[in-house]
Amino acid sequence: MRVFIGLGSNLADPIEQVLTAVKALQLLPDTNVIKSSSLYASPPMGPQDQPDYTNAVVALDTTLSAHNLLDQLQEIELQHGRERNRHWGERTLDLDLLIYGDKIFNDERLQVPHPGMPLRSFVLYPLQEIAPELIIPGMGTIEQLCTQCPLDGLSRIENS
Ligand code: ROI
Repeated sequence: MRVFIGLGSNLADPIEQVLTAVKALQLLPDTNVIKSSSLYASPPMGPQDQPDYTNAVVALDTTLSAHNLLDQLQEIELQHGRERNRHWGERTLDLDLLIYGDKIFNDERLQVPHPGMPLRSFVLYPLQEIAPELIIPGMGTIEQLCTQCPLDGLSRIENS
């Protein structure tokens, strides 16, 4: 299954957090990393008294189930010192399962495609960079979604 993961960090050397998270994804069982976007800098969505984020999106091919993959992503978050903190607050590493093939999940643990995507420039534009022809189940084309979502201060980090 072709899967897209959103990565975000705004604590403890965010660029390094995102780069080492990509390496951790490369080590997942039954999974190949197909493509990684550039790194992007973005102002926080949520409380404004927190640092800017580093964001990226990665494409994987995996035979892991969506729920098994979610377990693995949460394990990587914990290895990066992720702690539960205030709602929409700062975090060392966030790994979001954005898209799992053409499947739709709406259960206690998994909402896929990620319902926040249409409003999140820091997800949509990195996703468009690596999958410009993507059609997102129930949401439309990545091109339409980007057209409808302002950049909100998002910028690509050079040489990433
Ligand atoms: N804001 C930005 N810019 N990038 C994120 O990755 C991000 N992640 C979050 C919240 C707190 C919603 N804000 C964010 O989880």
